[in-house]
Amino acid sequence: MDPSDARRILEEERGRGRALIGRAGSIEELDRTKTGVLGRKAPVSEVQRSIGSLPENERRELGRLTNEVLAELRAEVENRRAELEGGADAELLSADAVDVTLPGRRPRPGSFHPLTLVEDRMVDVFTRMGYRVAEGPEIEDEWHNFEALNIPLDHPARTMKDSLYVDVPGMLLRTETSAVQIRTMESQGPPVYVVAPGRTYRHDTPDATHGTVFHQVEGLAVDEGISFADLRGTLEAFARELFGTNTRVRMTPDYFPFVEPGCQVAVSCFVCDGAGCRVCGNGWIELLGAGMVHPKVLENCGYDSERYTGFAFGIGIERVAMVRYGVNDLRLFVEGDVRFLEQFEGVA
Ligand code: FA5
Repeated sequence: MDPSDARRILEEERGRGRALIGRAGSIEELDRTKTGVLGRKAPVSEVQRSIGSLPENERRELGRLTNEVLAELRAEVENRRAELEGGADAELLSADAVDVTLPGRRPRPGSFHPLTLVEDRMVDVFTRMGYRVAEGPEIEDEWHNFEALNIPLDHPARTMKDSLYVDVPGMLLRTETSAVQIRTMESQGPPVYVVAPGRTYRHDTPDATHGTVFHQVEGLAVDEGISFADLRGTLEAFARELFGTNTRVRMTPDYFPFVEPGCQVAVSCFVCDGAGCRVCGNGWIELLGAGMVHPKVLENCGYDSERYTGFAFGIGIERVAMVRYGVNDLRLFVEGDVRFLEQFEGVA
């Protein structure tokens, strides 16, 4: 290469390279430009390779100039790289910026199921009276669900019509929480004061007031000298706590094999105070069955029925929830419709 051509190329490349490097708009573009101006095939590199074949006197001079141009272009590339990287950081910062003054998204609070709310409330009333909570299995044997409760083999409650049996012989889904009475008395001696909330199953045809799966709270008190008056007083106190201080309790005779005497218990309607309205019909709302524990039941559990007496009751939780929240069909409780359930947010 002619030394004067070499000099011209170097000067041209100095200007062209600086301009190209300055125009590179991204790191990728800058890398491509760098290959074009400083790479193996770049004009400056060609000049560099030809230096060895130049005459001695030109060699030193052109070598110095080549190195100078190379160093300058390399420095330009690094400056531009620093600029572009700074710009990328700034862009990232502004794209990712968080506006700390924006109001946060409020998390939606969940809520308890209305049946849970009512069950908790009922259990709370009794635990404050000194009762403790007892539990039993939902799959029961015939002894606890029937025999020990004085329900003989020929009792209609034993037939498949009312009960849901499982594949294991002699086992069924408990038809009432009364089975927990037996389990409790088998596990401890008197005195007993327990409430047993839980799920119960019956082969009932579902309608607005009957479920196949529903819930009860069983109550059992056994001690010396317990009378029917204690049962009445306890249920009155419960009804007043749950439905208001003016609530009256009505007991009408009824038959349950495990109590004697037995009764149905209704409370005066908290909407019309007993006058009769759309909620109650005749002024009274039937809520539960109750009675004095049958001596045979006490004896089945090894209790001395001459010394101890007791009362028991079984309250339908769905029925209480219907009354309390003005719900006219208990199927709403199990359908899981959020529009229904969200109305109970914040309700106690
Ligand atoms: C009983 O289950 C007795 N074990 C109650 C009892 C306990 C009596 C202790 C005496 C001593 P009954 O079948 O009436 O009784 O049911 C009691 C309550 O459960 C009813 O008043 C009602 O509120 C509710 N209940 C009964 N069947 C259903 C059903 N299919 N769906 C929803 N609730 C029901």
